[in-house]
Amino acid sequence: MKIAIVCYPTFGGSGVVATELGLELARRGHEIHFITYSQPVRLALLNPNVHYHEVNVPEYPLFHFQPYELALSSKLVDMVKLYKIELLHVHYAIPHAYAGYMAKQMLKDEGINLPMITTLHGTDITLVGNHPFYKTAVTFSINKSDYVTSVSQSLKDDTLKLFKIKNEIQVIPNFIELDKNTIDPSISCRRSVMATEKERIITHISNFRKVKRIPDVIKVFYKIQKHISAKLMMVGDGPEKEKAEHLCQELGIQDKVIFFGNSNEIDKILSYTDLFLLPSETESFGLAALEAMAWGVPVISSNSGGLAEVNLAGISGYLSNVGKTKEMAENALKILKDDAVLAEFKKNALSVAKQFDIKNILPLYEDLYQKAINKY
Ligand code: GMT
Repeated sequence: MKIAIVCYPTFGGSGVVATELGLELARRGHEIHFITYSQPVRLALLNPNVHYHEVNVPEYPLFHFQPYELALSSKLVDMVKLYKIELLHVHYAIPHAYAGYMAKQMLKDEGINLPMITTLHGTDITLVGNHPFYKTAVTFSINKSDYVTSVSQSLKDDTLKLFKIKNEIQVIPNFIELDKNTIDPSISCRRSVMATEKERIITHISNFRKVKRIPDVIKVFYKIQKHISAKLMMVGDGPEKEKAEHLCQELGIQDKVIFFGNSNEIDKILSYTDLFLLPSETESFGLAALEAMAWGVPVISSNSGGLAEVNLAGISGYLSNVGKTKEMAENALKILKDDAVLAEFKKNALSVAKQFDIKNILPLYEDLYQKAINKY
């Protein structure tokens, strides 16, 4: 199949899912066209089936806001015609489903029917899309998609609660590529950069937005390190990072916390990690938690959104109500204090992650693509 994928090219979340999906589809012989404003961070262009088309938005002083949707929909039409693309898969409804619908209409005018699948990822529904200023257009573009998928049952339920959706929503969970999780033993000494042998390594990875409750990550760690030797790895960047650095200083734990910023070495960090913290206010899925579990890392998370579908309580970790940092720290200690308990949770985390192996999830997308292409 010839498939166009529209996504955000940034670190984390929907962009990573879209990129990994496209790359795996390309490995299976499909022709994949990424259409976005810069090259997705995890995209390696060495595969002959992978194309990348950049959407350029020329600056014009009259515009207070540059019209990205316009440029995206034009690019989509041009690329669909040039490469004879058969299907459009947009990740994150805003504004991709809207631009995709415009492209569909323009193509229809020329006698081309382009099926469009929209995958909802979370904040496009729960935070941004639900805003009254966007809601009408978001509802419209979801309803005008040929097929709609959501990354968890919880997100599907939220979408149906918050929007008047006429379309069926199919849950296709996020996935992980387990095969690539091997670490070269020659680099194993690098653990010493992060912690001593006696110290447990605790990690948080996110875009450091308010929704991630970064102060809770620090508070949980603060309580943990009072009882056991530990270090906290803070990976990622965003608006809450500086505040977090100040909080660590106030609490006197700055020497026990490493702020990495955005990193391309996430796999390496996770391979040494003993526990992952994700106390988010809301999380439609929690891909970062799954990525940690795929490295055999147990997770202490909130129980919001779809997290309970990924982090199984008492098996791969524990879940608490949002903001319950004391309980989160107690649960973390239950796992970390005892080597045998930690080993058991690590084993379980990996086996839960295996259920989300890309090999199990990708055929669900392929079936849907075929159905969408056959629709016209
Ligand atoms: O987590 C973020 O803020 C980024 C956001 C995104 O779309 O890039 O993540 C959302 O999509 C991810 C991939 O499907 C999910 O794993 C995250 O849970 C979801 N984030 C939220 O719902 C807050």
